[in-house]
Amino acid sequence: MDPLKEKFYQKSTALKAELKTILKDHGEKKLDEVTVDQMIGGMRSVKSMIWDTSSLDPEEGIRFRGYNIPQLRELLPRVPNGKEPLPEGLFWLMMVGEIPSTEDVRWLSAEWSRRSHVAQHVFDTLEALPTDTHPMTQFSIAVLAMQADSIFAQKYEEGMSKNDYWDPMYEDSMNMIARLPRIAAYIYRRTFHNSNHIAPDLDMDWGGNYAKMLGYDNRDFYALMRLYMTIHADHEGGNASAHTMHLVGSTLSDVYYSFSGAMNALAGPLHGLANQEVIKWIFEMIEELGTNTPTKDQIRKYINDTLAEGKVVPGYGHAVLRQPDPRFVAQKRFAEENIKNDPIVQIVWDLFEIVPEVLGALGKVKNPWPNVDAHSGALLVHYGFKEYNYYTVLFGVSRALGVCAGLCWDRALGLSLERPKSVTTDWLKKFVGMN
Ligand code: CMX
Repeated sequence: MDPLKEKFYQKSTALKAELKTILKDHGEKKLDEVTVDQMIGGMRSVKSMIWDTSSLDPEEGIRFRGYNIPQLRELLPRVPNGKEPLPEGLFWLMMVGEIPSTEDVRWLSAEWSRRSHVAQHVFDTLEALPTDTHPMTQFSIAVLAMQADSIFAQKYEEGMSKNDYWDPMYEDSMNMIARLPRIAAYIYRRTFHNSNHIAPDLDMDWGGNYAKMLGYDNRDFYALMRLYMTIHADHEGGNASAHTMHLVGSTLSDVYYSFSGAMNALAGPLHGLANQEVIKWIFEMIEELGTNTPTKDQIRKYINDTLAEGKVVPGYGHAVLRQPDPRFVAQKRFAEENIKNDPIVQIVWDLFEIVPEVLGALGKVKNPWPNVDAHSGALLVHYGFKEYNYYTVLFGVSRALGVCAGLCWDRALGLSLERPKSVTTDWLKKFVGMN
């Protein structure tokens, strides 16, 4: 057994036993109540699932296994002389709850390189699609095309004990994560660079190799990708992509079916697609105003015009957070350290000054602060990566780390098929006493 798998097996076996005791001794205990508001309003904050890889506090933001983003930047291994954490380290942490050593992370980079071969039929499937197919659609289809390789599906068909589900789930997850950068880079190069593909560099780390295959041969861009792949990986279990992964996986669908579903959720403009919407909105502002150095008054007017048209300000607001997103702050810090005098970055910072005040004045927006998507596009554009309708694929590649770790835990703990209760509006009317 490989070292990560061995550790995962030990830890998950112990937790599974504890969970069994909790269920036996406390199964009847109430842990939440649901209001009508929550039921109609998208189940906000209803405590209804287990997700150990990360946890989201409304004020403080995300913690991965207890560590916040600045701590991860200090503690997770990096490339020699690198300043940003390696996403491999975060995956290790999410899987087993321990900060890995540099040696552990080197092993994982090499292991993912070893598993990274993508079957030709996956590329052939992509080639059957028009090149103007949205990159997220291509991504989701390519993930499904890999389903034929699912070890979990094969073992299930052969007949497998419940106690063994975690093992092929681990193998499928490791294989899929290893292959995603190659597939995602292929989609980018076929869509925007005339299918002028760049061969993988199997000696590189996972995020660096992805950056290289995208075609950006720049050390700062590699560092940005390592940071990007780390901070987008997980945001506890209730967000739409993670919850989709958990729900689809709960039917014992394998990792490919589950992750393709998760990516279809991420592709919505209220979720991951917001990162393309932000930069599109900023580009439209620049075009409308005829300048890339707008005054604060011009920006304020543009925000108000957007709201007057009944649209949301992309990149602002959050279903859980009530403070600036630490993932936004981490990207701002990256820009302050690495980027000087960039007009689009400046616009993002001006928006940070103005939007919260404008949204706050509406009196209905629960969180007027920026989320993760408010900054990422400006950083990418700075390095020449302007094809914004690809941006959600970057988010998706990163998100695989968290949701795959989550799914491995789901199967190891033997979590159940999800099946909440729905009610009809007639039931609701009777319940509230309406005729
Ligand atoms: N601009 C304008 N209005 C906003 C707003 C924004 N950025 N954020 C919230 N509102 C509005 C809502 O549309 C809602 O209006 P109505 O009552 O008229 O329907 C009201 O404020 C209350 O909403 P809320 O409780 O504050 O926010 P929700 O939990 O319902 O929604 C979110 C959260 C993210 C969907 C919302 O803030 C939004 O649409 N933001 C813009 C899109 C975005 O950036 N999404 C990315 C989120 C991060 C991610 O998941 O990737």
